[in-house]
Amino acid sequence: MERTYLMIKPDGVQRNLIGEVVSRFEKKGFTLVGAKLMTVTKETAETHYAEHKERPFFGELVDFITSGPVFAMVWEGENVISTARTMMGATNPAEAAPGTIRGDYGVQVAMNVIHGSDSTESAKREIGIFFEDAELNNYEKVVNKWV
Ligand code: RTP
Ligand code: MG
Repeated sequence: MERTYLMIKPDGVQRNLIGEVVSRFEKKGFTLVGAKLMTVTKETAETHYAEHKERPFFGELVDFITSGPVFAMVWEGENVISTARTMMGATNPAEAAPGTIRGDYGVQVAMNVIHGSDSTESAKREIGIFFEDAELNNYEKVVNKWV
């Protein structure tokens, strides 16, 4: 079963959106297999965002993601990687469709509420950066036969 790494960014935590965001993925029918509130170190942030190292906004991005606690999560389900990205909406909240998380709750591109892995490789890599195997729960929900 496919897994993805989702992270409510410091703005989402500050704005009390953890419950709202978690609720959307639960109601959709995905399964939460791991979650924790944590403060990301500079080193971890630089590893996580390594693909953006040369971009002009890299420094700001790392400063922002380490500026306060994030809510790190691993979600499981059929096509969860791409479906979660659809539910998140466009990177820039100004362009994100209403009904998406960023479209409903974001204003600026830097503070766009949530991160989600963009491919199978990214998901595997990012889950490994933020979670130990023992923190991930392997279980089945009985309700999943109705999804
Ligand atoms: P994410 O990685 O956070 O899920 O977002 P994404 O795939 O939609 O966007 P990505 O291109 O990976 O960019 C990572 C994050 O960098 C910030 N960003 N700032 N100032 C800017 O022009 C700019 N562009 C991107 C955003 O917060 C974006 O989520
Ligand atoms: Mg990305």
